[in-house]
Amino acid sequence: MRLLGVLGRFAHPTSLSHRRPTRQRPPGQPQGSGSVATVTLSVEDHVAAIARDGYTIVEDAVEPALCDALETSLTHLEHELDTEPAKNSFEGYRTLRVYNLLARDPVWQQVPVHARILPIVEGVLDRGCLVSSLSSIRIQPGEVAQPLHADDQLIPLGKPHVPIVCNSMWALTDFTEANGATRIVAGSHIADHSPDYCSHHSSIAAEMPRGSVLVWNGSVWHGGGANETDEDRIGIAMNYCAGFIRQQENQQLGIPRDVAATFTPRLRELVGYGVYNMLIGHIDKHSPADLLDGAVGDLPMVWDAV
Ligand SMILES: O=C(O)CCC(=O)C(=O)O
Repeated sequence: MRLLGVLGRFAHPTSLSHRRPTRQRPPGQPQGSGSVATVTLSVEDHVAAIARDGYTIVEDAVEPALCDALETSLTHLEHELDTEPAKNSFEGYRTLRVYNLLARDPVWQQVPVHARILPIVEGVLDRGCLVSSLSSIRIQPGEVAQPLHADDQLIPLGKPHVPIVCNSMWALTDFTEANGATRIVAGSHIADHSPDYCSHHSSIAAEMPRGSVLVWNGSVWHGGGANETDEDRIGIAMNYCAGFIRQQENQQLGIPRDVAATFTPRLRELVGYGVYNMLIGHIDKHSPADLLDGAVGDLPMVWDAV
């Protein structure tokens, strides 16, 4: 029960769900403490909440029209790709997943750069962060809870460590405890280990309305919930990593180069056509972005600055 000791240092609710239905709670105001002040949390507030609790929820972050467009695209892709559940305990037995979404439809290009979410991720990692993966997770009725895990647990570094992964879950349907809202072990990002596979821990359901986004430190223990309703829970897993580690989905090879060439400069950087700290990722002292334009840029290298 090492984690209980760790978690005991935080004033976290151990109730079954995290409900912030209409207004956002300021950082430090615990759930169940009476009235909730009406505030709009700043980027700094969200970054501080992630540092403290391991996660935050940005309510009403995504415009309804964008939610509609993503849902339409996803439904089309699932039919086109004949998507079936993967049928393993991690990806689920009644869960549809579509990976590599940036390669599939231009509408997904709006997700990694979203103005309400990317600044928070940059605050947790830094501006050199990368898209690690972009995939959909449609949890269908009857799905059981996914085993709790940490998204950085395959990276062999001692824990706790500085954030190297920062992930987000976009709610394209309401997320409720009953339909499989992501379950979170609040505060677990500072544990000195990752959870054993299939072990049980007290967790809360990150309930949020459609258009909201859950953002978490990749060390937080979490997992998809069980869907006990008769409707799908649709989430978009928009995952980022530090610019100095390997992306989970290989973005430079997985996205055709002519598709990446249509991306905005910021999205190009985010998928890996850039150089971290003036060094990591260069090709013969040039940015890989030169490959997209067929032009030779004048990237200053760290060696030029010493
Ligand atoms: O679907 C969810 O809510 C979480 C899924 C997840 O954590 C994963 O597949 O890595």
